[in-house]
Amino acid sequence: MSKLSANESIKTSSRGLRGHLAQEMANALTGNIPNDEQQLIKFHGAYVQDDRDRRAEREEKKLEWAYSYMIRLRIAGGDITAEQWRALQASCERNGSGVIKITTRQTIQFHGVVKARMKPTMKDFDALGLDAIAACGDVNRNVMAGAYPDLAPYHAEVHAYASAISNHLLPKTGAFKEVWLDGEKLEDNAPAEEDPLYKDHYLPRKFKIAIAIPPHNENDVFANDIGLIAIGDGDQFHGFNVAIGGGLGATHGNKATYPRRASIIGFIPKEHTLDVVWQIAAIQRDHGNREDRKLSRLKYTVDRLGVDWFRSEIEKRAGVEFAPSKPYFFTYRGDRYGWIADAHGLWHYGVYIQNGRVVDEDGYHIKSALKAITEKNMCGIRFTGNQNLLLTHVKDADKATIDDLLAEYGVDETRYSLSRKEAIACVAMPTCPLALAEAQRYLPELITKIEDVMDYHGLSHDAITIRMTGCPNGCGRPYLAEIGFVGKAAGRYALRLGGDYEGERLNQVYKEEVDEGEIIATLNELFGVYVRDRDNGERFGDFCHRTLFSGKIFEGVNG
Ligand code: SRM
Ligand code: SF4
Repeated sequence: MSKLSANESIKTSSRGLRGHLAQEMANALTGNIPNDEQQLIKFHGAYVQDDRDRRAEREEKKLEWAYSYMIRLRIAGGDITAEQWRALQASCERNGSGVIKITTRQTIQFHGVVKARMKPTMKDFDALGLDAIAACGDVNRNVMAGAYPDLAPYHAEVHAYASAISNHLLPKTGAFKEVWLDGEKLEDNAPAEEDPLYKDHYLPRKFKIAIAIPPHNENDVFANDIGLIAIGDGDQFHGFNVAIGGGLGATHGNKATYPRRASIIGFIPKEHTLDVVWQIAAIQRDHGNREDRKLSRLKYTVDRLGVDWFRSEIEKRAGVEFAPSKPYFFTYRGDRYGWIADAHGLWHYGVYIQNGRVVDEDGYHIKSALKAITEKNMCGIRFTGNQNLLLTHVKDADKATIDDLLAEYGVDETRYSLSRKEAIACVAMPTCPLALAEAQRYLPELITKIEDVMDYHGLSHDAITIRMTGCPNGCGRPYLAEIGFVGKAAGRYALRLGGDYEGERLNQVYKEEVDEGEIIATLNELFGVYVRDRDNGERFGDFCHRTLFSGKIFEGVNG
C-alpha cells in the first residue's frame, strides 16, 4: 500500500487544526515550535522563519537561530479601509519589522513577529475585523479579483465574488479563535467541528483561486488552481469562463514537476459559481495525490485524470452543464498609475510600490505618504496582484488633497521606467527558508543595469515584463514573464524567455544558469537582434518565442 505523506497525519490528528499550537506558542524557552505545529500554524496564516543573514553569527554564539514569524492576512479582493491600513501599519511597527509587504496575491504580510507578539498581532487583526485564517496551508488561499473599478460597469458585482468565495471555502474550525483570541476551548477529546468540505484531512495541498475581469489580467488568472474569467456585455455580468489546473511551482532537477497554465473548461452562469468552485475543491480533496507533496497540486490531478474527466465530474457533482467558453481577450497585465475614473463618478489612484515593500527610501516616502493620506479618511485601499495598491473611491473634491500629500512625500512614479514598474520579485532572502538566491533585495539593482542596456538599444520607453524569484517555486510568477529569472544558487539564475505580455503563455529556459555578467551580455545581444528584426509592434516576449523557440512550447504545460 502506498504511504501517505507525513503532513496527512498531522492534519487528521490535529482536531480541527489545533494540535498543540496553543501550548507550543506559550513555550517561552524557544522561539521555534515543533515540526507538526510548524505545519499547522500555516493554516492559521503564519510561518516560522529565521533571519538567514544571522545564522552564522547565532551559531557561533551557540544561540538558536533568530526565529520569528511571518503572518499573512486574508484580504479577499485586496480591499481594506483607510482606518484599517493605519492600524495595521501601527501593529506592524509594534509587533513586527515595521515593513508591510504587499504580496503577489493582493494581500499583505508582516515579517519578524517574535513568538510573544503573535497573539497581540492576531488580536489587532481581529479588532479590525480582519484575520489570517487560511491565508496559508492546504486550503483555499486568499482569493484575488481584478482591481480596476473602471474595467466594466459590473466590476463591483464581480469583485464581490472574491469575498463570497473566500468565505464559502473557509475552514469551519474554531481553532483560530481558541489559539489566538482566547476563545472558548474545545473540551479535551471532544471531536472537532464538522467541516463538509475539508473534513478532517483538508486538501492535499494549497489551493488558489483568482478572478480576472477582461481586458485586464493583472492577477495572472492562468497561474491558479481555479481561474475565473468574468464574462458580460454592456452593463450585464453573466458568469465566468472557468479554467482549472494552473500552478507554477516546480523543483530543479525533478522532471515530474512543471509549471502549468490553467485549462479553460467552459462557461458557467454566475449563480453556479460558489457551488462549482466548492465542488472543484472537493474533487481535488478526493482525488489529489496525498503521497508526494511535490505532485499534489490540482494541476497534477487534472493531468492524471484528464481535463474531460474533470469537467464531467464537476458537472455530475454540481448538477450543472458547462457551456462552451465565451470569447474574451486580455490586453494588459501591469498595474496602472495615477488617477483612474470609474463609471460612478469616483476616482482611484494607482500607487507604485517597488516589490510591494512599504518603506520610505530613495526620496520616495510611500510609507509616510500612506500614513498621512489614510489619516484624512478620504479613500479605501485596494492591493493589486502586482504588489502595488490603489487609493480607492475618492471624491472629486478630495483629489487635490491627495495629490498634494503624494507630492509632499515624493511619491511620483513617473521617475521609474515602465519595465521597472511592471517587474515583480518575490521575498526570498533573508526570511524565506526555500530561497536559493536573492530576489527582492537584488532585482531593483539588476533592473538599473538592464535599463542601461535597454536605453542603449532605444528601448527605454518599452514595457518588458521582468520577474525574479529566489527559487523555482514561482512566487513572483516568473514563468509567465517575458524575461524570467529563477534562482538556482547565490548570484545564479535560470534565464527564461518567451512569455507573452498578457500572461497567456508560459516562457521557457533559454540559459540554464547565468550570473549577472551573462544576464547583461545575453540581453544586450538579444535586444540588438530584437530591435533589428522584430515585426511591426511585436513584443519582446513574442519575438523570443518566435525566434528562439520556433513558436513552440517545449516544456511546462500550456493548458
Ligand atoms: Fe509562495 C512558498 C512567499 C505567492 C508558489 N511562498 C512560499 C513561502 C511561504 C516559503 C515557505 O514555504 O516557507 C514564501 C514565504 C517567503 C517570505 O519570507 O515571506 C512564499 N508566495 C510568497 C509571496 C509572499 C511572494 C511575494 O513576494 O509576494 C506570495 C504570497 C501570496 C499570498 O499572499 O498568498 C507568494 N507562491 C506565490 C505564487 C504566486 C501566485 O499565487 O499567484 C506562487 C506560484 C503559483 C502557484 O501556487 O503555483 C507561489 N510558494 C509557492 C510554492 C510552490 C507551490 C507548488 O505548487 O509547488 C511554495 C513552496 C511550497 O508550497 O512548498 C511557496
Ligand atoms: Fe521563497 Fe522561492 Fe517563493 Fe521566492 S519563489 S518567496 S525564494 S519560496
